[in-house]
Amino acid sequence: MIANLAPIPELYVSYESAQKLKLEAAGLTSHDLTARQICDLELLMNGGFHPLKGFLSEADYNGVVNDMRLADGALWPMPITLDVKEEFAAKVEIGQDIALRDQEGVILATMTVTDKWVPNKAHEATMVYGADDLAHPAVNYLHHQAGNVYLGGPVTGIQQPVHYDFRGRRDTPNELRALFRKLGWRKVVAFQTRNPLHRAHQELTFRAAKEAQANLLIHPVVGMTKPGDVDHFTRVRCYEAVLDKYPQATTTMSLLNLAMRMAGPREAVWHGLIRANHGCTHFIVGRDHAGPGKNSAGQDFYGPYDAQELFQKYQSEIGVEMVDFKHMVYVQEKAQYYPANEVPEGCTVLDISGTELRRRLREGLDIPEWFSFPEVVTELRRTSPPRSKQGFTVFFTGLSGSGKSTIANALMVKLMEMGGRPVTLLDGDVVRKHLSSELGFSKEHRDINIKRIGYVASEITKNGGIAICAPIAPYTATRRAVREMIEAYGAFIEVHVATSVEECERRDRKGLYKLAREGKIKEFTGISDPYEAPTTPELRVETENVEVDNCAHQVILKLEAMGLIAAN
Ligand code: PPS
Repeated sequence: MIANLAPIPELYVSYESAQKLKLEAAGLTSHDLTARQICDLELLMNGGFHPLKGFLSEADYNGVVNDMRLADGALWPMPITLDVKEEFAAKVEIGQDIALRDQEGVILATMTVTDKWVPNKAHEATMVYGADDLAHPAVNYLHHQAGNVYLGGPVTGIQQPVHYDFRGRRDTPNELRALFRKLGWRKVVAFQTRNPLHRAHQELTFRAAKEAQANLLIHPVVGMTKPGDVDHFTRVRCYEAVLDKYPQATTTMSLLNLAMRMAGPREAVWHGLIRANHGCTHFIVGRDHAGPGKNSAGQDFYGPYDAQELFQKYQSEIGVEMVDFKHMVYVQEKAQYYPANEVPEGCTVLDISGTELRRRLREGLDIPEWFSFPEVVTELRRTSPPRSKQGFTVFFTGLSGSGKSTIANALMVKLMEMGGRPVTLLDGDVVRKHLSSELGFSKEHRDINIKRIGYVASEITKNGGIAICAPIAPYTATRRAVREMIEAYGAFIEVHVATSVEECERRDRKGLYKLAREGKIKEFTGISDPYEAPTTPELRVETENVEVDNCAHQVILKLEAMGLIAAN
C-alpha cells in the first residue's frame, strides 16, 4: 500500500473569515466545551476525524452505535457527540447557530444545530463498549459526566485549541502529510501508545517497520487516556529520551490530541481511520489494544486479540494495513525480545506487567536494564517518587455524627507527629463555612460541595501533601468522581465510618436528628435523605465501643500497609 498524501479536507474557514466570524459568534448562545469535547473538536476541525463534518446527527449516531456506519454507509465506529445539559439544550432550537468555546471562553468554532435528542445511554454503552458496566471508564463517563442531551450538526472551524506544551511536536493531519511528502515517505507505519516506551515497544516498532518495509511514526496520545495513566508531560519526556535510539532517517514522532475511549476493538478501527487521515499506510495493533481493564465481575472486557480480528475485517475500508503483533516478551538465553508465540523451546521468558512496573516505581525497587532504558526509568522516577514520599488523600464518609471529624482530627495529629509531609484537614462543617457557605443540602448542592473538596484535595495530593476529608458525601457516583480526580496524582483511601443511623441518632451530638425527626431540618441524611454506603472502601471502621484513638490507628495501619507511610 502506498500513501495518497494529497491534503485532507479541514473544517476551518480562512484566516480573514475566521476574524469576522469570531466577532459575529460572540453574540451567539455559547456552549463551554468539556476537556473531551475540545479534543474531539480539534480532530474534527483538522481532518483527523474525516469524513465527519461536525458532531454526529441523530441518524449518523444511530448508524454508528448500531452498525459502526454513518447514515451514508461510511465506516465510523465511535460516536462523536456533543453532549450538553438539559437546561442548555432547552435554550437551543433546531437550525440555530451556537458558539463552541474552550475552557477560557475562546470561541473555537460555531455549529449549526440540526439535531437534538435524548440518547439511550445504556444502549450506547452496550453496543459501543460491549457492556453497560460502570467499571468501563467510558461507560462511567457516559453515565456520570456526559450531559443527557446530544446536539448534532456541522461545525465551522475558527481556530485550533491552544496548546502551550510541546508545540513543536504537535502536527495536524495535513502537516504530517506534508512532512511525509517532503521526506519522500510513501509507506509509514504508525504506532499508537498511551504508555512510556520501554524496550519491548522499541523492538515491536522496529519489527513492524521492517515487516512493512515502511518508515515509522511514533504517534502517542496526549489528549485523554485511561484514568490513572502516566501523565503526558512525563511520557513525552520519556519518548524524547528514547527517540535517538531510533534511526533518524526513517522515524519521526508526533503527538495526537485524541480523547481515547478505551473501546478495544472498535477503538482499534477508529485509531486506524485516524492514522489513515494522518497519511499513514500501516498501523500496529498489538495485544489488548486500547483495553479498559477488568469489568465489575473481574473479567477482561475484551479478548486479547479481539481488536486485531475486528481490524482485519474492516481493513480495506479503513485504508491502512494492520501490522499485528503478539505480546512481546524477553527471552533470557537469547538476550532479546520475541513475540510470545515465537519463543524458542525451553527458553526462559521474562516480563514485567504494567501493574508490576507501577509497584516497583512506587516502592523504589529495581527496574532491570532488559526491561527499560535508564533514561526512561530516571524520568519515571522523577515524577513517581516512592509512595512514602507522594501525596495522598484520606476520604472519610459516613452519616452526620458518625465520628468522622473526631477520627479525622486524631489522624491529622498522628500524621503531624510523624512529620515529613504537610497535612490539611477538610472537615465537612469547616468546608461549609469557608468554601461552600452558599450551599444547601439538595443532591445538586451536596455534589458541588463534595467536588470542591475533591478539587482542593487533588491539588494538595498533587503537591505532595496529605489531605484528610471528612464530609458526609452520601452519593457513590460523586465519591467515585472525587477518587478519579485524586488518583491522577496519588492514592485515595476511602474510609467508611460505619456508625449506624440508630447509634448516630442516639448520640445526637448536635441535636440535629431531633430537629430532623420533627421535620424542622429537611433533607437530613439518614432520616429524610439517602446515604449510599460504600461497598468496597479501602477501610471500614466501626465506632461503637471502639475508642477514637483506635479508629485513627486503624487508618495509620492501613496507610502503612499501602506503603504510604514508611515504617522507620
Ligand atoms: S455533604 O452531603 O457531604 O455535602 O454534607 P456535609 O457538608 O458533610 O455536611 C456537613 C454538616 O452539615 C450538618 N447538616 C446536615 N447534614 C446532613 N443533612 C442535612 N440536611 C444537614 N443540615 C445540616 C451536619 O451537621 C453535617 O456535619 P457532620 O460533621 O457530618 O455531623
